[in-house]
Amino acid sequence: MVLGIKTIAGFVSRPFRRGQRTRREASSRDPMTQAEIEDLVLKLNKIEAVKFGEFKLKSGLISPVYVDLRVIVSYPDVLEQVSRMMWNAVRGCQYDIICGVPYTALPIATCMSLGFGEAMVMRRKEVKDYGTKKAIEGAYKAGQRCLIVEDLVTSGASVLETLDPLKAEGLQVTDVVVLIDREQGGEATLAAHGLALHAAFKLSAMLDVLTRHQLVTEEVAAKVRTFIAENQTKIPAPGAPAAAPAPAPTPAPAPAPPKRLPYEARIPLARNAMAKRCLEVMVRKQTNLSVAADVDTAEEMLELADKVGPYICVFKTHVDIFDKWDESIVARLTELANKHDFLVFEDRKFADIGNTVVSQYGGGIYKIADWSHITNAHLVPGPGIIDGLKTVGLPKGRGLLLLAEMSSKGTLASGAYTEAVAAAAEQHADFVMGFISINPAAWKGGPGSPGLLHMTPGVQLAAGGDALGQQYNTPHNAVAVRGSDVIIVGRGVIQAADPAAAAQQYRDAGWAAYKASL
Ligand code: 5BU
Repeated sequence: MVLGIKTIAGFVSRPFRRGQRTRREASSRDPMTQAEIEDLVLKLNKIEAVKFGEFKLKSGLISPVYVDLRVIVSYPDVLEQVSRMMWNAVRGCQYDIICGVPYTALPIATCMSLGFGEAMVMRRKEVKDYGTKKAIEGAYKAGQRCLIVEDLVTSGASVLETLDPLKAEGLQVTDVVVLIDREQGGEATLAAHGLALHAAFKLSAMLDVLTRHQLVTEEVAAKVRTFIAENQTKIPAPGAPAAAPAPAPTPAPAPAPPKRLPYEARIPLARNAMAKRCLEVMVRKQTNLSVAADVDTAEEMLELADKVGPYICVFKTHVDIFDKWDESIVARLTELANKHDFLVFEDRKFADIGNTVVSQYGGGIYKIADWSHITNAHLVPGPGIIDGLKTVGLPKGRGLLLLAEMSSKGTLASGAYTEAVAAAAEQHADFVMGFISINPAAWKGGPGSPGLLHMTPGVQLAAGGDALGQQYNTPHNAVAVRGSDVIIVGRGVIQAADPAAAAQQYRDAGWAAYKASL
């Protein structure tokens, strides 16, 4: 313990010896020197934080360069130098607190905090299911200015994932600091979201140092420069037209913004009546939010429907989790759907042969087809399940969503299975109104006809997950980057202290993301 304190004290004293008293005295920070950059680049090369060769990125691209700063936690001198150079890179910036992007930048932000007296907050990657449920941990007040700290920027996607929850807490964010800018479009994307990027140095500067020291050949350097030039990324700004799709290298998944027709233009293209009706509601109410009513009792469900009704297009139920079910509950739910102008979606996930699903959909205790405008099904049994459900639902004007993908970790609904689901939807577009999908922008054969809708569960303001495999994406990512039409939000709304206010917040985020991707 004593040793630890000594180490920290030694670290803290260093920048102060350089005449730096507080971070508010911006001019007291050292301008970064070429020698300092050179020194750090050589160290990063030595500890293999930067590598050259052939690296398969998350996006599937083969990159000739790989920068992985996770290793610096094992080299205190490097970590200290990195944090000092990044601190110096935000000379002149005004901020009250700093927030590191999880995980690689967390130790860097901690070092900046310890070394320069910066107050820090932390963003959770997994939002807890219990306790405070906070996405941002630490002491802060709405209105404070927050600097985002990230290790490197490629597309800017991971910075944007941290931006949303900070803004949701009322924090003002105008600046981002990184050690390395990979020069692949991140700066422009962040600027379009009102963020100024400050990088200690750029990838090209790093290449120059390494070639000068003959640690990288001219040939490899040229290869890297070509790769960077050919793999520029762009995430649409809020309110800006979408750019041409471009692949994104590490560390964020490739954001390939889909081209989107406005919802109103898709109404005449929908072949299923409920798809048309859903699009009409979305346009009329200016919302692409569906709330998942995963509450225990029918009374709570009805109360929730009344609260969030004004902000949603679709109210999603799991009828088999409520304490009771009868005709009076159906009548009250139908009344609320009429009052607030939303559709009801029983998330039944049918998965049996055609003959059985006929009875399950139309009969039993729940008689789902009588009150649920929308339901969904797996295609595991083959197309007979669509035919069976259709005999019950089509005469009632209902719509079916096919589960093309799922939000849960390790889902088997991917690849060829997803492609088969997309094809089946086209063949049965009189009854199939669309999909449950997660990343239709990445589908091999495209996201399907514009008359089909994409609804996406696993959405919260902060990306992350729960302890049982749920994986969350932000509204912006789900809609503007991955091409979804409707975001489905459960715990993000129902566990909020004020579900109506939370629904309004998600409605605004979902709609802003839609507008941004037009
Ligand atoms: P959450 O609380 O926002 O995680 O709730 C998500 C809801 O969406 C919940 O009702 C799930 O049953 C539902 N869901 C899902 O999470 N993932 C899927 O792939 C499908 C449905 Br399909």
